Amino acid sequence: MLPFELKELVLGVISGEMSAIARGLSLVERNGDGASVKFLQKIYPYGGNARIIGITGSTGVGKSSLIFQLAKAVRKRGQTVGVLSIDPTSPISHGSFLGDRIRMQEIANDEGVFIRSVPGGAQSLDSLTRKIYSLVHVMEASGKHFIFIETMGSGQDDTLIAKVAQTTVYVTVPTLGDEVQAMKAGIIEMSDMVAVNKSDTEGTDRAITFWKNIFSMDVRKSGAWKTPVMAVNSVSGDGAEGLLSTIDDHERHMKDSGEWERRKKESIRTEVRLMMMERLWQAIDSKVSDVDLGNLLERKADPIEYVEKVLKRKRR
Ligand SMILES: Nc1nc2c(ncn2[C@@H]2O[C@H](COP(=O)(O)OP(=O)(O)OP(=O)(O)O)[C@@H](O)[C@H]2O)c(=O)[nH]1
Ligand SMILES: [Mg+2]
Repeated sequence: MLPFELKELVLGVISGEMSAIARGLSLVERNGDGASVKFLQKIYPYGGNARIIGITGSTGVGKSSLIFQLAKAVRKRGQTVGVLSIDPTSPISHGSFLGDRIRMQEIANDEGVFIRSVPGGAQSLDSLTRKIYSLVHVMEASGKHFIFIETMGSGQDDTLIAKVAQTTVYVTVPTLGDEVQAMKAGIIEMSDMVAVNKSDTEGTDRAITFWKNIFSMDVRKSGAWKTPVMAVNSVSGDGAEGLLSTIDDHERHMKDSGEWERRKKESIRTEVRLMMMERLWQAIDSKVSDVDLGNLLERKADPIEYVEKVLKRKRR
């Protein structure tokens, strides 16, 4: 990419042009080439002001539908929205955000909403998370007020991806199977609030009570945030505005308690750590030569001795 093209792209992104945002996101999705690195460096100073919200939960609970309702609520306030929907591209998926034509039509022509589906399937969790950070930087630079990140909902994945967000909403439905699954996966630690979606279906009250009980047993330091549990209906939109104002309450609470700063630092630390790991892996790979591996294969050297040698060579 030529320097003037890069400059033009950066200008396009920071002035919120849809086509520039789309090109910028595609550029960073390619990950790691010279142009994408330069671009990321140029836009980075324009970020840091968006509210980044993780929306997580099992397949089919209605995460995409809920994001759509939250996006509408944000737009009503006159603010803008970016959506990153991590598509697991697995056969069990009930369809991605982009798949729902009816929902899409309603916001497709809205300049204040930008939606990007991110394939998650074949990548390692580290590289996926790294990529999400980069995509968020683009969205932030474009001036979006809210960025919603929809994640796959398999526990461990979400706890790493949750580091990107300031607030994580756990979405569930009134069925016990999902609740038991969530408890195993450490969801409780990372959830800042619970949305019991499909409140038009049976068992909602019971599910609300169940989740409230779970979180009332949560031992955190006094004065800490009490995880709210709310009923939502992502078809009618009931409860979405309430959820959005609870997201605001959470921000206020975090700012008052110092948690906001702590999370922001932890998020940046995680990004830096992932980047360093990537660089170190590359460095390690280039150190490990086939010749030396031959020695190992013939048992003329052992792995411990080998590692020592390689590390010593690096220090010289
Ligand atoms: N009855 C009812 N159906 C809902 C509600 N919210 C979502 N649905 C339906 O549930 C199905 C799945 O919704 P999605 O929003 O695609 O769910 P998701 O969690 O994003 O799904 P994946 O991305 O595949 O994990 C769709 O058919 C929605 O129309 C709700 O509040 N009530
Ligand atoms: Mg979805």
